[in-house]
Amino acid sequence: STNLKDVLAAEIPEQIREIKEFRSKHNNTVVGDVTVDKVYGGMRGILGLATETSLLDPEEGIRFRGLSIPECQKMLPSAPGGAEPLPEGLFWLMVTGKVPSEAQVKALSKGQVVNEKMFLTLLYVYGCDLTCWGDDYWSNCVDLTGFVLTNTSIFQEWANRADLPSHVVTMLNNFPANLHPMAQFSAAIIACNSESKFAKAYSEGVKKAAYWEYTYEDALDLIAKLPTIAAIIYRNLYRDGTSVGAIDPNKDWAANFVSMLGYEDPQFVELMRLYLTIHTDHEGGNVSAHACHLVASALSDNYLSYGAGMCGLAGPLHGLANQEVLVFLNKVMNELGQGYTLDQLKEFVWKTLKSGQVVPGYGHAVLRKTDPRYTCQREFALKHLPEDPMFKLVSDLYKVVPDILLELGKVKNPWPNVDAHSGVLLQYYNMMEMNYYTVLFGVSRALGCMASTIWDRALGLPIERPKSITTKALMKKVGFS
Ligand code: AMX
Repeated sequence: STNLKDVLAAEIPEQIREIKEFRSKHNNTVVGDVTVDKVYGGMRGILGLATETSLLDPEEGIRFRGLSIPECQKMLPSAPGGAEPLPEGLFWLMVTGKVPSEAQVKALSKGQVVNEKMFLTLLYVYGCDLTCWGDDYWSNCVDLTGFVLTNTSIFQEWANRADLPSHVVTMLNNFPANLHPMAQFSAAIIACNSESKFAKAYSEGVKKAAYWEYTYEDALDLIAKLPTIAAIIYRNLYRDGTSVGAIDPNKDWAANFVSMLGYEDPQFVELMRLYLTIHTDHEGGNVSAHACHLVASALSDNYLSYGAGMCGLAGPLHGLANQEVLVFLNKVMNELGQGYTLDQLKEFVWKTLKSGQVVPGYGHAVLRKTDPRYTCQREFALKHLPEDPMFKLVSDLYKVVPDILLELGKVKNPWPNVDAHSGVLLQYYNMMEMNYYTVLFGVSRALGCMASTIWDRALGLPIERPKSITTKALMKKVGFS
């Protein structure tokens, strides 16, 4: 089937059965320990969450349902004429655990017929001739009757769920220009709660076994609406409030987003397909994913929980780091100019550290090697912008920063993370507004968080409530006096 919801519905019972059997045998098996250091150390290394969509290996980096980034680049469908994976394909993979076909990905971007009887009735009403369509029956149906279908809400997927409620548009248009784009983004997402199908169904007493179905609908609605929200913020702040235009159901999610932002360059569309794919998910414990999961565990709907996740992404140690990196790179360029030497770079990095600041774009809570999300952006740059001076600076920093951070002694991972590279690529395609970069990250992260939230509901996970302790009680517990 090309209907994601049907494919998912078929997966859920087997997954529930498997976990039930596993837990019946191993519920009391010990899988980790908690030291005093971990209690004070941001719970680093405590195994305490089941997240199905991706797994982070400290040495190798992220794997989405078992596939590394290079494998995703090879195996996930790309757009016609393009080379980078479509984010829709990764969403399908994260939700179902299976690599989608091109038809499945297309159906997710564009929509598909979900009610065959209604569809055939419409064809009849609109006088379409079925006989001439041959083997490619369904895709021709979709093309020829696109107008009918999009205007009767038979299409169910991303291109047709993107409209915002008018109160959200009004709210966005009334925000002052000095409100950070991430604050605008989080607030607008939360305000879409008025549209939640889950909240409505819950208030009407829906059974627990059906929670996931409404959560699924909210997840797809939210993913579809994010580019519209993000583009309105961009246009209001940086393009005099010009209109974002209409969604084109023949374009994929990233291509529509880019054109709503007001860009045309097909290479920039390719970059955004890659960007929106690699920022989706980084297992469950990072601040944005965990905040979303935590809030969703109270049965708050997807808009409330994802809004919470975005408030976390807005922090400088998490998603805001890509903005911080650009500020840092510009400082280097302003102070040293393009003719810097590596020794001058080293000196600049030491000066940053000695003034008590971190080197943005370097380090990670879990990773212990160069982030493969950095590497694939570097490969993109080598292919498309090898002579760009800012790319050269990023490459030169890669030569000097790790050794300096190692010399500092305390940094557990001296290697670059995803944020060390993305800003330079965006600037190359003339997206200069670095305050905005985290919003792009936020559009992408929804794919991972929403796939996980659907599974949280399907598996009926409980409200999250880890135990905390006072220092006095902890001292007593370990016999410290
Ligand atoms: N520059 C300078 N010092 C750093 C550093 C860096 N890039 N990375 C870590 N350190 C320091 C920490 O501040 C800490 O110092 P302290 O003991 O004096 O407080 C010490 O090294 C040990 O930290 P750690 O265990 O290696 O890292 P962590 O798990 O506590 O934090 C992270 C991880 C990402 C917050 C940290 O590496 C950092 O601040 N990096 C710079 C900001 C950044 O790039 N964030 C983006 C991360 C990816 C993302 O979420 N988007």
